[in-house]
Amino acid sequence: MNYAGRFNSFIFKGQNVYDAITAYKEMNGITHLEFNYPEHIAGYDLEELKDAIAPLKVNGLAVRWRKDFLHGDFTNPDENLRRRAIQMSKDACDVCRELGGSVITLWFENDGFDYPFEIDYEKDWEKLIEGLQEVADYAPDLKISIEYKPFEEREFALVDSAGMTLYLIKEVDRPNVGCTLDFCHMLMKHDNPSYGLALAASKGKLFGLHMNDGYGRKDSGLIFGSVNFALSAEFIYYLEKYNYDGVVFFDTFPVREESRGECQANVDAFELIKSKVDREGVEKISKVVSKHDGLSTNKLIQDMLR
Ligand SMILES: [Mn+2]
Repeated sequence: MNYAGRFNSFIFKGQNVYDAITAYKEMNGITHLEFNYPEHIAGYDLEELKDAIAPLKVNGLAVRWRKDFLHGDFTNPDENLRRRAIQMSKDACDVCRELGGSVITLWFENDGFDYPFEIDYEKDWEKLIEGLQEVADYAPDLKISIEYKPFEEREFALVDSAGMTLYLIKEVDRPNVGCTLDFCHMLMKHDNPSYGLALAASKGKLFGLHMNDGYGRKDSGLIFGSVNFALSAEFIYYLEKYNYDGVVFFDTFPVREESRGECQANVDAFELIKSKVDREGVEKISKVVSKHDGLSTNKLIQDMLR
């Protein structure tokens, strides 16, 4: 598998991008890097960065609009700010290409609402579609990947579920627009992670993964597989079924844990659970699934745990 870790796990503890890259190179299994744009790129020399990255590869960049865009990213009512938000995404495409990456992840952190009567839903939905089309057409060689989250920063996000994400992708109607699924975000929405994965992957629209774990009440960012073994195993089964060959990015938050060990624990957990899935095999699991029977699925899970 291709694995990447979260830069901010190191940077939020006072280290810089180069420290994190060094740590990733010393870990077992990390193959790719995933930058936030502009925060992990601004202030760094691109050529120096490229030299430091090798032999790791770059998966892509995730745009972070942050607090300058409190009233909306692609739906900002201030047209100048909206243009800036779209331009930042295009700039991220240029940097991504320069670094050899292929995926731009867009999580619309400010596109949503907090109050009744606050936004015109139809108008903002159209703005989102138009913005995405503009970015997709600017970089047809890159994958533009939408990451949904049901709430936080806003009380309600415009793109709040797997279903709404797939509906948006259909409305945008560009071959290079797909989605990145974040396991915790799916749990927050009470979206069964594998359901969304199967629908996105079967349409060729699964461009990225943010793996982690949690309890569903918030974006817990816990180590993959640490809470929901069976859901995690089911998720890996569908990744194998649909031959996912992208990067597995661990979007976890080691607030109290040592960052390097925590990232390694994610890789190790994924590999271990994957080995349990592989031991049963896609063919056998598919047969169990075809039975639509709770007792058979429970036996499968117990077999995996043996
Ligand atoms: Mn995420």
